[in-house]
Amino acid sequence: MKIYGHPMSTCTRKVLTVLAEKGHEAQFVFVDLAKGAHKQPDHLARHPFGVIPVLEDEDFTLYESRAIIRYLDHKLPGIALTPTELRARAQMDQWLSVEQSYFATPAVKIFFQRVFLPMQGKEGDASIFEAAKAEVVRTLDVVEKALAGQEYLAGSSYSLADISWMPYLQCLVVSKVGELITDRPNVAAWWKRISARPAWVKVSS
Ligand SMILES: N[C@@H](CCC(=O)N[C@@H](CS)C(=O)NCC(=O)O)C(=O)O
Repeated sequence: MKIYGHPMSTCTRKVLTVLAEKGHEAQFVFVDLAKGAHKQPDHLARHPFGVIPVLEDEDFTLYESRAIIRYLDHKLPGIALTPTELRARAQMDQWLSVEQSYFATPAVKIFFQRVFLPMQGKEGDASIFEAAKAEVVRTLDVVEKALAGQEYLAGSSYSLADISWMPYLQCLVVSKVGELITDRPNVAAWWKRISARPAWVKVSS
């Protein structure tokens, strides 16, 4: 298998975390975003939207990180990251969707405003930052309630849903708004639990 991605990309990290959880080595193909490699014809042939990651498994090509992690979980042996019980599986799907709809975008906006733009010598826009922060607050308040009395998003077992949230939670930490996590006891305990997993430590360090 080949993964086309970038080690710092949130979507790539989800995929690499699933591979690490499964103990599976795939060939990593570095896509140089800074040089625009993802907009070149060879990459557009793999991913018509010109982003990363992309999985190649022999003659099969798959893009979209959430589709890739589901495929890898079903295909590879090792720890099962999708609950078998119907309602737990439905909850996993719900939280994957919540992450995509109400969390990933504002968390990445915070990262851009607080880390990426300053790194390039540019100033962030305070109103974009505040609007994104308000959205993250609203979402994490919902997560805080949902995690009362349960260890993981899908209930008692660690799943693809937890993995899909981790890169965006980390965006908050590196953007120095980690208090959005630590001020919420259930979210804080969950983040501590999932971010200590060796697979995530390997991928994120
Ligand atoms: N929905 C896509 C999003 C992919 C995406 O936005 N990837 C980012 C990196 S995390 C990217 O390639 N950005 C470069 C760009 O937008 O030009 C997925 O989950 O795979």
